Amino acid sequence: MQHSKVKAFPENFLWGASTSAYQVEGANLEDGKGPSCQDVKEVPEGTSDLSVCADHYHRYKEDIALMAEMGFKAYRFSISWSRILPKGTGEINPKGIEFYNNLIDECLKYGIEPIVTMFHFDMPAALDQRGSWSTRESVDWFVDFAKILFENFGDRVKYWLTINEQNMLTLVGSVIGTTTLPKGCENPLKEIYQQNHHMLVAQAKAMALCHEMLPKAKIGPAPNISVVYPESCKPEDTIAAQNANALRNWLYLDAYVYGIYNNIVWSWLEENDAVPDFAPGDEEILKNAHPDFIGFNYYNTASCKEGDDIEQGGAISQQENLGIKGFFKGVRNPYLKTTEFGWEIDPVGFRGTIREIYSRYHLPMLVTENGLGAYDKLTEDGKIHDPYRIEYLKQHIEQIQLAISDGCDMMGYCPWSAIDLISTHEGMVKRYGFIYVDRDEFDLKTMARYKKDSFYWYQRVIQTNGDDLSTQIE
Ligand code: BGP
Repeated sequence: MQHSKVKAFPENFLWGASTSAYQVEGANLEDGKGPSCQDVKEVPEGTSDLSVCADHYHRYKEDIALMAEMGFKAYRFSISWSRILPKGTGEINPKGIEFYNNLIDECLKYGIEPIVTMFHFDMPAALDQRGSWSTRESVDWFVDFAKILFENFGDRVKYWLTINEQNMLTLVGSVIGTTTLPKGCENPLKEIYQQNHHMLVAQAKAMALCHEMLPKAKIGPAPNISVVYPESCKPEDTIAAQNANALRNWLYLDAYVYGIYNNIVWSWLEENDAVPDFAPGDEEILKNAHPDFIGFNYYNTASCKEGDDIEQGGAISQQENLGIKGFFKGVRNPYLKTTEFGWEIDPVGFRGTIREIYSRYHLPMLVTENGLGAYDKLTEDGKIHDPYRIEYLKQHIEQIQLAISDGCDMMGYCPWSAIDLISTHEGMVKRYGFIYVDRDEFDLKTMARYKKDSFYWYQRVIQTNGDDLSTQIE
C-alpha cells in the first residue's frame, strides 16, 4: 500500500543506537568482574577474544560524547551480570555498580535516555557451572539480579529490556556460544525448551517486579523478530511458513504479551517429547507479566517451504535456519540482495514485520537492533566511507515511517551498533558502528575513534527528526 501522505515521526521518537556489554566493554576480568560464558568459550578460529573489544569500559566518556554529538536521544546498552555479581549470585561488586552509575550519569548529562538490557548473551560462568537456564534456580538468580538493577539504577533508568534475543538463544545458542546442556543429557530438545521456559518465567517475574518497584518505568522484551515468507503460494508452503513463524516469532511474543504458549509450537513440542515442565504457579506468572512495549531486533526476513530434505548441520547464523524435518525447510529469497556476510537485506520486510507485530499485540514498539555488518576501511586521511550502511539504514527508516503511516505505534529506533564492536561469531572485522574503532582482529593498534560518513548522515537524520534522509555527505 502506498500512502498519499506519510506521517511524521513522533516528536519524542527515541533515535539512538545499541551495544551489548560483552561485545563492547572489554575489561572482561578487571575491577572485580567475574567471567561470563563469553569469556570462557572457545572463540571461532581467526576471531578476536572478548577481553578488550572496543574498550568502552575505559573510554565510555569519549564514546558518549560522540553519541551526544550525533544527537542521540537514547543509548541502549546491556549490563554485564558478572560485573555486578562476579559469581552470578551473592556478593555485589561495588566497582560494577560504580561503572554503570557513571555510564548512566554520563548519558543523562547529555539528555540521552539510557535503555538498559538486563541480559545479553552473557551468563556468568559460575552460573553456567551450576546448570545455567536448565535449573529452576535460574529463575530466582535472574529475579535477584533484576532487583539489584532496579534498586541501584531505577531512580534514573526509565526503559528496561529483559532478555536479548531469547529466541536466538533457544534456536541457535551454539552459534552465539551460549548453549549449555547438562552432561549426559538424553533429550536435548526438551532440555532446550525447558531452559526457554525458565527464561520465560524469569523475565515475566522481572517485569512484574519492575512494575512493583518502579511504577513509572517501562519494561519490555527484546526478541529477534522477522516474518517468514512462504516460498510460493502453494498451500503447503504457507503452512510451513506459519510453522516457522510460530517457532521463531510468536512462541516468544505470545508468551511475553499474553502469557500463553503458542499452540502450533506446543503441538510440535508434544510430538517430539519436548514439552517443558511447569512448576506450580507458572501459568499465572506468565499471565502477570504485562510488558509496556515490545522491543525487537530486526535484520532481515526468512523464507521457507514445505520439505523434509533438510541439510544437516543446523543453523549457521542467527539469521539463517536450515529448517526442521517435517515442519519447514529454509530457503533463500531470490528477490533480495545480501550483505558481504551473506545476510539478506529486506527493508520492505521490516515494514511487514512491524505491521504483523502490531496487529497481533497492539503494544508500542521499539526497534532495539537493525543494521549492516561490513568490512569498513579507514582511509589515510582518517575517513570511513560507508555509503552501503547509509543506504541500508535509510531504506529501513523509510519503512518505519510507512509503518507509522499504517497506524503502527513506534517509540524509537536503536540500530546496531553505536560503535564498532566484536560480532557474535565473526570477529572485529564485521563492523556495524557509526563510530569506527581503530583496531584489527588481533592488533589493538591505537583504539582511536573516527567518525564514519554514516555518523554525519545519522546526525542529520536525528536533527531533522527523520525528515531529511538524503544520502549526500559534504
Ligand atoms: C544480534 C545480537 C547482537 C549482534 C547482532 C549482529 O543477533 O543481538 O549481539 O551482534 O545480532 O550479529 P553478528 O554480531 O553476528 O553480526
